[in-house]
Amino acid sequence: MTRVVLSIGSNIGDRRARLQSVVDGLAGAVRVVSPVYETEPWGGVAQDPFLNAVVIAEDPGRDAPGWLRRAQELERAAERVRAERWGPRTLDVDLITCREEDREVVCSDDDLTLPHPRAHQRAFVLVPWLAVQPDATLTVDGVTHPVRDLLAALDPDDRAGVRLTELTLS
Ligand code: PH2
Ligand code: MG
Ligand code: MG
Repeated sequence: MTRVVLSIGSNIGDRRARLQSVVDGLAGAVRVVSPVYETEPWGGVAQDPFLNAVVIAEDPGRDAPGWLRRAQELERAAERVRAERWGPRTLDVDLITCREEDREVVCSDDDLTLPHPRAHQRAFVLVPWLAVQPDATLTVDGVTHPVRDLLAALDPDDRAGVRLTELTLS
């Protein structure tokens, strides 16, 4: 059994529908869906604001590479084109952390690094995650931290750039 925390984001087209497509695509594997936040673009590329959310999913038959393949299928279904790094996208589905039988999966392959190496710098990941899992932890450079502490360490402007919306995913 693996349990994965996914960060999902969109800033092109019908952003809410793009996020909903992930919840629909993962269907019975979905355990928790966070509220939807509108977020200032992170990473220095001038672009429109994103909608972001976090989805927690479980599947007895899927390992971490299996979750990556599924994430990429969902991105392709949203007509995702891989263009500029940290640039605009119809749908981004990122694996943040994956637990297998209560152990956090650690890997650094060419195409998959777990836990996500930059998640701790991104309020648009940490805020939605904390909203649905207040006791969440994340390992950064081999040290496990409460996500609450990682969020508190970010620039207040970054935290303020993540705003709760009234949109919901079902
Ligand atoms: N995704 C990016 C780059 N920057 N900024 C926000 N706020 N939300 C995102 O999902 C995002 C981003 C590329 O993965
Ligand atoms: Mg991303
Ligand atoms: Mg991505």
